[in-house]
Amino acid sequence: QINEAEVVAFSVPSYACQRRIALDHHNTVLADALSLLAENAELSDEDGRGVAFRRAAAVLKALPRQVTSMAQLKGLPCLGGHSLRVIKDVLDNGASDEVESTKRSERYKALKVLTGIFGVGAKTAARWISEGIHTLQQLQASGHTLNRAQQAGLEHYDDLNQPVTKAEADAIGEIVEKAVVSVLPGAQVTLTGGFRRGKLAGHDVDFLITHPEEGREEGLMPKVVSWLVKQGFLLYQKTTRNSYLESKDDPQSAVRVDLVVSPVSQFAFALLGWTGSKLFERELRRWAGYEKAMSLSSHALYDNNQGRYLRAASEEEIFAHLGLEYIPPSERNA
Ligand code: DGT
Ligand code: MG
Repeated sequence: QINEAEVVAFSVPSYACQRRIALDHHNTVLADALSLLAENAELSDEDGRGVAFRRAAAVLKALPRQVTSMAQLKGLPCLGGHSLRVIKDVLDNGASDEVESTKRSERYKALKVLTGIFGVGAKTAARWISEGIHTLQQLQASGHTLNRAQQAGLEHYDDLNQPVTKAEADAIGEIVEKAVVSVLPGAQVTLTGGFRRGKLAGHDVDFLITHPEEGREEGLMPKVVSWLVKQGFLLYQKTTRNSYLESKDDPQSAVRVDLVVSPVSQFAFALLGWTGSKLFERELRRWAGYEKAMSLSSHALYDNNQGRYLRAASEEEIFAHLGLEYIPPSERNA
């Protein structure tokens, strides 16, 4: 009876987009363990397994207190057998054997090193590993021809694998702002991605650009890019997104920057879609499809039952269309 009274099981809604998840939470050790297995699955091109671990981690992040016993997890969504084994291992032994051996494994280490090259994904890395290539030195010695993105990625490897700080993000924001208003007065730049969610570091800096008058944003991206090139800020550009900027104050450092231009009619959808987290976005689309028969993208929301697009001028309106409580960016850290 005492045991029963002591165990208060937690309750968490099924979809991550129904939960408020701040950057700081009560189960960092458990969530980190599951996130590492998610990362390893993603690096191994097993996205399904990756999502399962990400969902499990996001449930733990939403709990109001630290988990101390398996009994507290009864009835929680998204915790499959594999995730529960990992959690039990951490609770019983302080660490999970699977997580620790993954971290130490040659394959995981090689996947991290090789996918750390801008332009190298899980598939390419796996192919190289199967040829015995585990390090940058071995890659360079192998004589493999790298594409332009990968060459540039290798050249700036250390810079691009160094986390970007909020201060750097702000400095780059000023440059982007200057570029954008120089080529189109009145255009607006918004910081999105992890920094909008309150993160203090990130792997890149994401910006969304629009103009309050519909249509004025057309053709803006190439103009912004050539302004940045002319001023000597742009080191490398891959399509319209994914470029690196070099700060003139510190010519040694290159930073990944993602620029997205959106017509103002789609701005709220783009803002919601580019703020993340990735799991939060995935869960929003899953909620829309399965629970509301709607299709959500970074451009629009389509209602399959009504057979029409639903307009929205703000993120709040999109959440309302979806029948979800509004979650502010700082609580979308699923
Ligand atoms: P970070 O940069 O590692 O600190 O983390 P985030 O959350 O900024 O992630 P990032 O930069 O990869 O992407 C920013 C958000 O944009 C992400 O949370 C979801 C969204 N996103 C990422 N890639 C794509 C894409 O290819 N298409 C669309 N529509 N959205 C994307
Ligand atoms: Mg980012």
